[in-house]
Amino acid sequence: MKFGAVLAGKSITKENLEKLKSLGFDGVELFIGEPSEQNVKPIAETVKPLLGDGFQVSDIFASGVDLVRVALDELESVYIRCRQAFEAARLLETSIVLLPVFRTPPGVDRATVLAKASAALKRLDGLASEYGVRLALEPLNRYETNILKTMSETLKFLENLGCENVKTMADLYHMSIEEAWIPDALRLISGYLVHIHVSENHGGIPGTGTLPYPQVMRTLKEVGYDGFMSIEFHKGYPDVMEAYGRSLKYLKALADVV
Ligand SMILES: [Mn+2]
Repeated sequence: MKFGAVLAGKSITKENLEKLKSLGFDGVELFIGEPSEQNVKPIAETVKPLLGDGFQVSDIFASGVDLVRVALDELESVYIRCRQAFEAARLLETSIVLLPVFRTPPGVDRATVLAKASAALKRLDGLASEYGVRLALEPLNRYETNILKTMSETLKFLENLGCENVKTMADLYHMSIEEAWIPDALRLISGYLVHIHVSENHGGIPGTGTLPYPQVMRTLKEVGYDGFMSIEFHKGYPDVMEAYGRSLKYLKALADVV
């Protein structure tokens, strides 16, 4: 198990990256904004000198690279934006690009988005292969999406899709709203699972709420999950680095005993 934390936009600084390293994180997850070369180049200049010595970029999220946009935008512009995101992933030395599943726009139904998304993803699969990257669908909760909310729906979509480079990730905060028992859902999706977001049922520091972390950790060990657990809060902290540090301490201690 590897542990990471999210840095987004302007918080991607040398100081914050050094802080994550010194806290003992194995990596960083980057929300890079626009995947344009102009935006990505300075990020890469900041991040790359800090990589190595057991510290890596776990994955990236780029604006405009999400399931609804992939499904409904003009294929050519989807292709251009995804190529930019894959270039960014290559530059930042990661092989995972997130693909969150936002809500359908007004007047468009779920089935239409899923059908169009399937067609687009089948065309993007080859491009992903060229770049050696995998797209990781991120199911959300009912207040943020009406497309893919549970791991069982996501599994069905991925099995029908059959794309080698389209996988999924699990966000325990969203799952705490949608799943009956998170460990069972993780076991169900384990064959497709390439990344995990952790926080709590209230969006904060792992171990301070009701999520069944001991059972989650045990299940992940049992299924042989070897990706990242990346801390992504769904609430604010005055000192986010301190909160990341406390989260890491809890998760590492737990991983040692389960
Ligand atoms: Mn998430």
